[in-house]
Amino acid sequence: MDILKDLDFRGYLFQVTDPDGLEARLAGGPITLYSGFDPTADSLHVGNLIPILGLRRFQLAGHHAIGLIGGGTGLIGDPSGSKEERPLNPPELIAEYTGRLAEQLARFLDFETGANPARVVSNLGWLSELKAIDFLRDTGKHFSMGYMLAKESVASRLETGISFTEFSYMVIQAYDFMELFQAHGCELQIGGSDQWGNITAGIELIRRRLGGQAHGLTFPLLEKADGSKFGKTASGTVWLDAGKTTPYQFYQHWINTDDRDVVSFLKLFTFLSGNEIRNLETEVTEHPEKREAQRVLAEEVTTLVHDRSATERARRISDALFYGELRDLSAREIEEGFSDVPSQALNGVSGVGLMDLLVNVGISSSMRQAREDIRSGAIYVNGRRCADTGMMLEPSDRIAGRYVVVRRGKRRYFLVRWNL
Ligand code: 383
Repeated sequence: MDILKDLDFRGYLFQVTDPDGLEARLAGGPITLYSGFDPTADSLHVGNLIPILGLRRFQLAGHHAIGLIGGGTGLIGDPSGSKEERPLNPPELIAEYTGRLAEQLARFLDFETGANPARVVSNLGWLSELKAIDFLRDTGKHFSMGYMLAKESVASRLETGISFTEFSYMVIQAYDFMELFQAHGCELQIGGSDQWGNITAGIELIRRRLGGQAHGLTFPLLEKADGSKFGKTASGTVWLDAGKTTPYQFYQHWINTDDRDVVSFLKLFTFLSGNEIRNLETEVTEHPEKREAQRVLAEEVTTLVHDRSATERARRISDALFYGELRDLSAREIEEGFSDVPSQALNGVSGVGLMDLLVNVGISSSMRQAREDIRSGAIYVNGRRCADTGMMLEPSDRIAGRYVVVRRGKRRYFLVRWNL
């Protein structure tokens, strides 16, 4: 497979340092490449997915992929794309994040394949060995102030302020590239377009110190058709860790993709073939109301990041909510589907009146309000409208033996959970 052609079709190519040179190099056989991820949080997020999948696409095409976690650079703070100085996290915390990110990243790469097994490394090993005086003499000499000040990551911060620490970041990342070039013959670095300055600094250092030739390739930063930021929802960042963004929330994020974005997202975030994607594109044009392309996108990416069973749960939860039939959901599906709604724990094995329940868990402000809410048809129990003010909720009405889901109006959900 021609990897550059595939990346081009999928919208992965933003800038390439020397397109003809890279093409010629790739024609010559497998290349070793890397992409880096700084441990600024305890999980990667969907904004990191394009470079992660980029590494995987290269690996599938027979190349040697290295995923780097910035155990060392995370101690410094990359000014790229950041309007202000980053807070310095304690080293122990960064070490913990480094471990978690390495594990997450490993899930996307193949370590077993005989011909081109992947590698995950942290740069703390070699960066912590650096001696200030040697570093300034051997590496610092290759960077002029003019060159560094002209980089977007620095230029954009000169007014608002940038410390020497963050100012130096590009040289440290450049050092990484040189280290990987020497240790593993790594000739290509990939990353988002915010990384262009850091990547080219590395190529420069490899050329000047080693007389070697390396390449850089960046991906476009995603812009959504409606102008909102990719990877953020009303409730914040969409994380890859199931403990931070449940697979159901993750699935929802992709299901909600705008018709105008869905085809480009299928190309970027799935491994579906060009033909499969073109068929879905026809679906979007001819039957947009079916949202078939969004469903396939959500299923593919959820399975990629989580697994089939997570996707299956997410689909069952979505269907249950859509058809207003929650009773067949499992305890796990209920917890997952309603993880971000207000909830209340109750004790007791006997039935409870709906009006009492509405008041007790704070859905209605008074008995009078509860009666009004029920009569006006605003109250749904386990997905079904309930207009009977005398309704009793028996233990047998509890889903999976212990849950009742109450909805007030269009989308205000409450979860009532009986203690076991
Ligand atoms: C550190 C050491 C290296 C090479 C790269 C790095 C990390 C890099 C960085 N990247 C971002 C991050 O970690 O800060 N300095 O949050 C993001 N990446 C990728 C991609 C992206 C970038 O992890 O554009 C989005 O995900 O490059 O913002 O030797």
